[in-house]
Amino acid sequence: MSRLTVAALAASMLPLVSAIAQPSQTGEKRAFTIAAIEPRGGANVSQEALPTDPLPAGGGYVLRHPDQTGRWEVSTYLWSTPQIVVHQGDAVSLDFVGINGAAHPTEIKGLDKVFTLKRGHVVKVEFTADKPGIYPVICSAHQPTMRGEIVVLPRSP
Ligand SMILES: [Cu+2]
Repeated sequence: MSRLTVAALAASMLPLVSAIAQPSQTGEKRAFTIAAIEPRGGANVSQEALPTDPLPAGGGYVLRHPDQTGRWEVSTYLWSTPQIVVHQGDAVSLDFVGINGAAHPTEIKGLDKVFTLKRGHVVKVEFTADKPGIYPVICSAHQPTMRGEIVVLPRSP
């Protein structure tokens, strides 16, 4: 490739690079899916003893004692997407989806959004990210684990 061709190629890529590096001035449409999930693991007492250390209180952790076959399980309730990063001015659309757990009483602090997410339902939350900051997404039934955050970064001048 000649030097001239390389220079022309680099010049043609400049607008693309700057579009990635800097958010547009008017804000973008951003959409995310956030599922209520419960990863779990377990073992049989014949292979692994039931843990005796207490798990943190608050409903976020669940330890199921051995069933009739000797299998015990541990799980935790989580938001599948624990952190979302947008820019000031973006139009944000969040689809909360209930997969595990019957109900999740939820608040997005600082955005005045309160709802209960039930299994099998989708709660859509839309807002414009007016103010930079960190907005916690808290399910009060499953703490301390079911805590996410929406990060709104300031738009560069
Ligand atoms: Cu929950």
